This record gives sequence, structure tokens and C-alpha cells, in this order.
Amino acid sequence: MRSVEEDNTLPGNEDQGENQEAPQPNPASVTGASKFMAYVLRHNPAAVGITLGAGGWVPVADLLAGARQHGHTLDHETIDQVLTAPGKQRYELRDGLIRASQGHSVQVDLGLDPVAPPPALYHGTVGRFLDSIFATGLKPGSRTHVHLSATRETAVTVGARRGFPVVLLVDAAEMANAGHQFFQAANGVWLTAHVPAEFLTRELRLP
Ligand code: HQG
Repeated sequence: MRSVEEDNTLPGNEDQGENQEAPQPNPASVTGASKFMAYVLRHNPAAVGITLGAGGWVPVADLLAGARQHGHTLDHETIDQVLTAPGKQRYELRDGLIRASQGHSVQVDLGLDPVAPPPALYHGTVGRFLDSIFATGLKPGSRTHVHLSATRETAVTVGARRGFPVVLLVDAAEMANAGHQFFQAANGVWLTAHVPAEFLTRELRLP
């Protein structure tokens, strides 16, 4: 498996705890458990001795056993709390299997069908990346896809993870006309392979 750090070809992942090799997040709280699960299920399943099955799914029992064997506290109740917590639904549970809905750096085929996007989508970022973004378009970086938001407000939140947020408007209608495919994760996040700069406009309204 490729290491997350080797895959960090774009700037910006340095401030996201989930995406670091060390220190590993502490699963003692619900937020900590969610970060731990993101780390394992998106980036480094080998950290707890598991591999992702087809579609990125793993048996909950294997996740729990692997976490325990590697000295992490994770139980069914905490996973339930993560799954029912308000906000972004990062995980899906089906027939005793769990997966991250999006955000992977491990190569997985989520099995999503291409869908027609809304006319406009949004991407939250920060000013220091703009020269590069307008030179090469939006790239997925260490992840399998570029992540786009359905609303401006969500994009503001995404950008604010890294500093003062800048929102880019993505002309998804024109991209689709030009043959680009879009996918929607179960939690509503939009995914695409690459957004060429010609489809991007910086939104000038303040967040
Ligand atoms: C930037 C979170 C320079 C891009 C969020 C971003 C999201 C470029 C960073 C999900 C670039 C990548 C994903 C280029 C893109 N040159 N910088 N050509 N192209 N970038 O974390 O979209 O809470 O991989 O703007 O809510 O920030 O974890 O992507 O700043 O849905 O569930 O490179 O992660 O979800 O960073 O975030 P990321 P993202 P969770």
C-alpha cells in the first residue's frame, strides 16, 4: 500500500490530523474515534493489520479486533456514536461491514455510478494554493478524487480547515458537457477526477 506521506504531492495535508502517519489519533472520544476510523478506513488499514475489501468495505468485527490488537480502544458503542453523530456522515454501515464514504488515499473503487451534477459546485481552499490551482486545475492530491461541495457554505467550512477560506465556483454543467464524470458519495460529497482551471472561478464574496 502506498504511504499517505509519500502521496502528499499537494500542499495542504499537513494540518489534517487524520492524514498523518503519526501520532495516531486517540479513539477515546467520539471525535477521536472518527479521526481514527478515517485514518484506518481511508488511508492506512495496515495500521491495524486489516486490508480494505471490495468497495472499501471491512467487517466491523475485523476493525474492532485490529484496533484492539494494536492497542486502540474502539468498541461497537463508540462506532454507533460516530455513525449517529450530527454533521457529515463519513461512514456507511451495511450487513456488518463498514466503509468511509469518501476521502480515500488508498486506491478503492467505491462502485459509484456517474451522475449528472448540479450546474454549479463549489470547492473550498485557501489563498496560498490559488496560483497552483489556476495553473494546473484542481488535482486530487493524495486522495482518489477531487472533493467538491454542493453548497458554498460547506465549501467555506472545508477551506477553513486550512486558513482563511477561499471558495472556487466549479462550472459543473460545462464540465459534464465536456465529458467529465461526477460521482456523489453517500454523504452528498461530489467527486471528480480533476477540474481543469478553465471551469474554475474564484468567488469574491466574503464568507
Ligand atoms: C488543494 C474533508 C495546489 C485543495 C473535507 C485542498 C472534504 C491544490 C488540498 C474532504 C491543487 C487537498 C477533502 C493544485 C487542489 N495546487 N493545491 N493544483 N488542487 N489543491 O484534504 O478538498 O472532514 O485532499 O484545494 O470536508 O480540502 O475529512 O482535499 O486544499 O470533503 O470528512 O489541495 O476532506 O472531509 O486537500 O478535502 P484534501 P479537500 P472530512
